[in-house]
Amino acid sequence: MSATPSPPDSPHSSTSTKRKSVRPPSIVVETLGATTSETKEGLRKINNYLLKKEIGRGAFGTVHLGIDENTNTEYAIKEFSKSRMRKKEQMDLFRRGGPRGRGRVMGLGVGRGAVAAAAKSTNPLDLVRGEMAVLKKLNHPHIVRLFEVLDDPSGDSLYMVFEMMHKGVLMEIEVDEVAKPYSDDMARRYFKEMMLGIEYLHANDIVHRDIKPDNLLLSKDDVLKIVDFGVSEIFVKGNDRLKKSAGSPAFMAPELCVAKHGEVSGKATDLWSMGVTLYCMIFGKTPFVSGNLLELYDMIKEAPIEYGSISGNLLDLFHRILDRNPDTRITMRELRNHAWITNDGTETMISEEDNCDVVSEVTEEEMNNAIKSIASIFAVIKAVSKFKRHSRSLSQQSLNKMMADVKREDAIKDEELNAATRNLNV
Ligand code: 3AM
Repeated sequence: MSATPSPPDSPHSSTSTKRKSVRPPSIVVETLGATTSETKEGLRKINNYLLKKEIGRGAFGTVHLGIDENTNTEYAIKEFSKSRMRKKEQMDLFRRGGPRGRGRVMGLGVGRGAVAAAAKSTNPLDLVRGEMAVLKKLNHPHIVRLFEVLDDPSGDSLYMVFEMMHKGVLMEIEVDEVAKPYSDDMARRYFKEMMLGIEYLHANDIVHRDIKPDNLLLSKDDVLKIVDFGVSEIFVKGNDRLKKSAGSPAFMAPELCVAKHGEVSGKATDLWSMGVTLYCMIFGKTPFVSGNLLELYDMIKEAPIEYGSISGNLLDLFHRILDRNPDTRITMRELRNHAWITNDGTETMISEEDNCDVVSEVTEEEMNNAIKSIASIFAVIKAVSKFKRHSRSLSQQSLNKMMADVKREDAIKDEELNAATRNLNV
């Protein structure tokens, strides 16, 4: 049986409220020995999760609506094919010049080293190490939460259990159709929520690299959250230079639309993609449309952009954010104070400081606090000693054992509890 993650936080929009500034990092349960079964109705079950129906498909595989039968909580469960991912990993490795090739240093191992490690590793969870490493590091109201990763060793599937975003994508953008645009006020609200999420990512040294409406989902309560960290990169602290191009072409910054573009600022490229996303919200389409990739790149680099009749503030914002020169393009800090964002000074936003409390590794103390809230002092003692051994993440076995310990040891008398607490402090 797998440990049950706590249900998603009740979503809240943080664009106008001040939040407590200490956020613990996420704890992601890693379940290596999951079992798959089938219900009488022919539905698939992975441990305690019932896969009710398919809700989408991505390049990697399928997204299911899953229900945790212990809590009746709904989750979005991404299913990956291990064999397909292994093949892709081998290809990437080959393309990048073999396992000995030297890559950029990336804090949490989402770079070439991680690809090489994943290709050699026998631990299937290494296949999603990149996305997991990014998501584990984060805890923010506008970033989708990852709760558990499960592997059934007898099958080809690997599952990632995400917070369910009931209202789906912010908007569907098609090449040959114009979607219903948002009003200025709604676009401002969602744009500000996206800003807070991206500002938090950047403060944590992460460039998203694939910002577009498809990767902005809405919760039951209409809170926008950012998803899909498949191509995101953690850059070296204080240096946000990106070398390789990624992301959906229509949202790509002009400085990335050139062969051998060298290093460019990742933060500035995310800002450009935010600008194209805002354009979609206001006009229902991207500013550059072409079925031919090279032509699309040329348009991004030099075609004039049509703005129709919009307010002066919004026009000014578009000119500043869709500035083809990344050095003069608006920065996140400048964006916060732009007249369209503040609605001529009438709307406030949570401060940058409160929005960006940086969470790094799961420290012993953070693990201690996270566990305290779900268990007794004995669980803390157990967890601390286990944490010292496992260091980064809780394995399924240790979590199960810990919970069993909690139940057994809850019955122990006060003196023993005090003695154990003293031990912990030694
Ligand atoms: O196939 P469509 O575009 O309808 O919205 C995402 C996309 O839907 C959905 O899965 C599809 C492939 O990415 N999706 C991804 N994560 C989700 C989540 N956390 C999600 N839907 C709800 N909650």
